[in-house]
Amino acid sequence: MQPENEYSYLFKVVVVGDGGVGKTSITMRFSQGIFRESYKMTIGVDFAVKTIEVDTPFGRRLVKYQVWDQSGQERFAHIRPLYYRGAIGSLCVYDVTNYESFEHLPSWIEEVEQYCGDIPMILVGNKRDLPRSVPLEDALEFAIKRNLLYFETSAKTGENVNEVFADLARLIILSRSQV
Ligand code: G3D
Ligand code: MG
Repeated sequence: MQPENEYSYLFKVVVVGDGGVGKTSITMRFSQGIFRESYKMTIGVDFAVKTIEVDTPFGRRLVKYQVWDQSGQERFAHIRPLYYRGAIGSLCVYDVTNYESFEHLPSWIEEVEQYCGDIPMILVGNKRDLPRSVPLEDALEFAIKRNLLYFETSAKTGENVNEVFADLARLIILSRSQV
């Protein structure tokens, strides 16, 4: 049974960040609720699909997500436009155990802006279950400077993964309701 005011959205979102930060793991954890130690086969230009319910200021909404998980292949220039085309939200992921992946965030943000313009984005520090090498203060300072929501996740334990996608959906819905 569904509430009367329920309405479905279809949201294409992209997950970007350095290789190894956990983009595929987050996508799989969200869409299938599983974590595997090895995802050697990254899914090319495929995407994962998942429908969730989100509470918004306008009531509960059904959101069908198409999550495009960037693989090495998509780094090739000719595939990039296809990857980004039509995306209306993004997760910019780094690995809290890998400072370099944190330092590369600005170039990922720039790439998203270049292809998608100013779309809602959430900053994600993944591998929260491991000892960190990026201080929380550095991450928060960066997030505040860029005016981005910040979450720390573990694709391994599942911590905060669903929350990130629920908040991203809310951001997208809110940004589209402001004319
Ligand atoms: P990518 O898609 O961004 O390239 P992957 O990253 O999802 O392929 O993950 C890279 C490696 O990090 C994988 O290990 C994966 O199991 C591991 N990983 C991803 N997320 C987490 C996490 O939250 N916690 C921990 N502990 N490990 C994580 P392998 O060994 O397959 O390279
Ligand atoms: Mg991958």
